[in-house]
Amino acid sequence: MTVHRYEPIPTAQAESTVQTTCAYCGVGCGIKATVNTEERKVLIEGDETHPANLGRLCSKGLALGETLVDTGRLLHPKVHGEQTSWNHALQTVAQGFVDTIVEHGPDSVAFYVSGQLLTEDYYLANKLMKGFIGSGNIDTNSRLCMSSSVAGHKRAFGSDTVPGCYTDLEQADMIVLTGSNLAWCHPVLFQRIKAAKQQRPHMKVVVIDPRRTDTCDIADLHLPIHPGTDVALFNGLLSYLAQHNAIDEDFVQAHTEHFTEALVAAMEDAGQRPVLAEQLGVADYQLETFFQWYAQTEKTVTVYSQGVNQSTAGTDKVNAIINCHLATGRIGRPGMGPFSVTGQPNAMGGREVGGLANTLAAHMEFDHPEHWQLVRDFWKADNLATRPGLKAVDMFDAVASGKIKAIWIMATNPVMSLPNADKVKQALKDCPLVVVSDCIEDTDTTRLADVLLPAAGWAEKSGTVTNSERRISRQRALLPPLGEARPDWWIIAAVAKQMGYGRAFDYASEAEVFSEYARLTATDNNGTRDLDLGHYSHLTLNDYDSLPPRQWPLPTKAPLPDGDQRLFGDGVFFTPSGRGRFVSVRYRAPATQVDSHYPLTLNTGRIRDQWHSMTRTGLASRLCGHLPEPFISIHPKDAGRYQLKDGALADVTSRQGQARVRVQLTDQVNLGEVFMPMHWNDVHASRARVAALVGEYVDPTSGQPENKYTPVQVHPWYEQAEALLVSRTPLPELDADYWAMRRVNGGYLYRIASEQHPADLDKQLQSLCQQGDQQLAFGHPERGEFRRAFVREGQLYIAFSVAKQFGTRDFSWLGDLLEGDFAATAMRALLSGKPDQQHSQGKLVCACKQVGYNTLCNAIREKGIDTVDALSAETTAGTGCGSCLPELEQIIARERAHEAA
Ligand SMILES: Nc1nc2c(c(=O)[nH]1)N[C@H]1C(S)=C(S)[C@@H](COP(=O)(O)OP(=O)(O)OC[C@H]3O[C@@H](n4cnc5c(=O)[nH]c(N)nc54)[C@H](O)[C@@H]3O)O[C@H]1N2
Ligand SMILES: Nc1nc2c(c(=O)[nH]1)N[C@H]1C(S)=C(S)[C@@H](COP(=O)(O)OP(=O)(O)OC[C@H]3O[C@@H](n4cnc5c(=O)[nH]c(N)nc54)[C@H](O)[C@@H]3O)O[C@H]1N2
Ligand code: SF4
Ligand SMILES: [Mo]
Repeated sequence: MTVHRYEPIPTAQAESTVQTTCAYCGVGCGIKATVNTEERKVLIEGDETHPANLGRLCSKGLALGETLVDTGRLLHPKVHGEQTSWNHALQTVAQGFVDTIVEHGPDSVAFYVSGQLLTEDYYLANKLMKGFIGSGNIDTNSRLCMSSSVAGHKRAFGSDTVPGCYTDLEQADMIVLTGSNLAWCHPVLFQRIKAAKQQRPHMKVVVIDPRRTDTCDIADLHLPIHPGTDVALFNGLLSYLAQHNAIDEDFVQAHTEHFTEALVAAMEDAGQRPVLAEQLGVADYQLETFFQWYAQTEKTVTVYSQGVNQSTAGTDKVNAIINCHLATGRIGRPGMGPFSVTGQPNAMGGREVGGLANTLAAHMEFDHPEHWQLVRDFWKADNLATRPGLKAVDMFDAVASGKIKAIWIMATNPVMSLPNADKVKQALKDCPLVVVSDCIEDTDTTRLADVLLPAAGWAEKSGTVTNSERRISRQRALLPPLGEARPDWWIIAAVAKQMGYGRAFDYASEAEVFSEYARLTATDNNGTRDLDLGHYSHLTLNDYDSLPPRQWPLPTKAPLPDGDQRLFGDGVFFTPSGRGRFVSVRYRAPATQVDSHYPLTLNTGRIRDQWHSMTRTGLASRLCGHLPEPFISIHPKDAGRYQLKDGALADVTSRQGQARVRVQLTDQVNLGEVFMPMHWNDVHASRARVAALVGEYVDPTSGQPENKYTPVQVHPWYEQAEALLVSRTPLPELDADYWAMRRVNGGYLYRIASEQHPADLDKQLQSLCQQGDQQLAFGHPERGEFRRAFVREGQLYIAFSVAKQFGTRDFSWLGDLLEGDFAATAMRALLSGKPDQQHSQGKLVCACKQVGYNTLCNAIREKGIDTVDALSAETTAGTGCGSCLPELEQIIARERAHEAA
């Protein structure tokens, strides 16, 4: 039997400062972390020397220090719920996979991985599946995220290349943001654009998004197009460019192919402009303005993200955008280019190593047999997969149908993020072997695992990530892993060894893994593939440790670059002809349509302070106050039509599933369209997994699901009683018709609603009282009001208030009940039933400086403030990461409007 030893990686010395990279989005900000190893405390600051952020960080990055706690961490391996040794767990996984493969063949097993793995982890997972198990069945959550961009890039460029860099965003004269809520999802890029625009006020920003998001704060023009119509819009643009002499004929002639076909398709598709404007749902003069600006502005960057990718026409949307850049020769030069911004911290690294089921490895492809030989020889793999595996949605279909009998899920939570998520849940329940590697013990997916493997978390791992501009940065370990957690690359290598592939997986460190990967990218490359990390082929441990953030390509033959790197500036592409390819695309409607049963279209996405399933951001109380509960945004007129009230609860139903969430009225969404955040899951709410509503319709080329367009119905749901409850520890299984939980200082705050009468809900919650607890009780039973506090071991442990309804009243002060300056006052307020107005600063607006809505309104009224700068100076709101500045602007406008009225 192999014994798997773990040599802990060196971490920071006591009280030292380490340069590392943020755990969250694809901006890839550099962080300066000052580590106090003894207390396991880390002070987080932006790294001024990192080219991605030059010192800036957003609310999520700044709160990373608060997420390094042991709360909820998975500390030990478990098999069928029982804690066990690493050796036993690894043996169980390896044996389970080997037995399944022997009996049912290599395609009966699968890995489902994530853009939140490091490049070293990802490379080994891919090598094990495609090189040694011999199946293509490794896919990743990037399928739900970037795969349409990947497919679009390959069609146009012959390679999955993002040509530009972040400085283009500052050098551009126009930035088109389409399908991107940059202000909330890539906040540091948003701040960089905002600052550049302040310096160069002629810079124009156009936002194309059915919703009026905070990103519109810097927009000169917002086109609130009908969802899914982007192809028609960009086809209209291409036709306009041709009709207005704005094509770069020389570039098109010398460096591209298939222009005429694409233009004919675009002209037929787009038709006359006024008709097109109507199809898109925007005013004709707005469309004309956009087209004119684009035609006139050479330095234009088009930034796009999930509003483009997550669509059954996602790949066509990408090519419609790229077509316009190729037609104008605006690519690969300063201040111009199509720019797909990546979501996850290492979405790009995953694409590089080949973690998608339809690529082989290191930007080498299944449809190039010469690549098979190269990879086979390099890995010394006699069992190389030579055909693509199943893409995410098909992969889980195969789990559901029993074709896949063993699956290993790493660093992703498919039960909350894959479409038709209830089906995914059932599929995993029925699957004979489910292995999950995660840092957190209780997630929607870990609940279904046969084997749980504790992974080291962000602060405990060492490796590399690649950001949206192809910049490879080091993530450095700050703290030793908690419990028995291990880095993912180590876990994968250990399973591979246990399966008998010891020779190919014998690494002393992650640095060795990285150098091997770099050598693979450089092997027989000679400029034939975009991805070449030749310079990193023989890194020493020291070189690796001190690796500065650098953009690829890094071929050995060229000197190491200093400064920005772009591709395609020379007009040479990686297609067989070396020319950029126009792709003929035509508008296609989304896969399913509304009808009288499901009359509204559901759009889903992100909010400012939360990251996906909240396993980490949900630990920082300061990130939980801005939008504290799962919600559905709906236009006031639609709300009137469906009897929905602001702040009340509603049932949202689609052809796939159901959710119960709070109603938020806003004219930021169009009539007929609703929006729900993707973050809430079964750990944080009773039934708010939005992915359970979404259908399994995917883009025919990329396989990316249509997450932005699902027909739904919304009905009011009426509770008989409500409760607000704070507790020092999470409640055990809570059986209530509605509940949502969030972190507050010192504990958890629950909002509960029930079809029971208040007295019955009170009785149910009383059962949380344990023997020995001291109980304080107040209330007016005749009015249906009950208030109780349980004191355990000398401190307030649980307190709740039950009433018929709390409505839209402000409860943020309850967050002070367990800890904080106002604990005693808040307690009195809770028990007396009188909200503590004095200390209540209202709904949290600024997460960094913890400033609430009431505080802001008071300052505006009392000091007559009418600019954001003055409001920031008075209250400190907006002086942290700056992500709330658009909201401050909106609050000032609202207060001014109130005054005027
Ligand atoms: N705060 C925060 N930031 C994050 C994340 C997070 O969880 N939280 N996640 C990261 C990840 S993995 C990703 S992929 C990125 C995603 O970043 P984004 O893509 O910016 O975020 P989303 O909210 O998914 O969707 C973007 C916008 O697309 C719009 N949209 C919907 N349909 C259409 C359409 O048909 N056409 C157009 N043009 N627009 C449409 C939506 O209204 C939405 O505002 O964010 C990253 N950053
Ligand atoms: N309806 C709808 N669905 C969507 C989207 C949408 O917009 N709408 N967006 C899609 C997109 S773009 C994305 S990227 C996905 C994201 O969806 P997921 O990837 O499913 O969501 P996360 O919560 O990020 O899951 C990451 C998990 O990895 C764990 N983890 C963190 N670090 C590590 C580590 O180092 N090692 C290991 N082993 N585990 C770790 C975390 O605790 C967490 O449980 O959701 C997709 N689904
Ligand atoms: S923008 Fe925010 S979440 Fe993204 S990398 Fe930078 S600090 Fe992290
Ligand atoms: Mo993503």
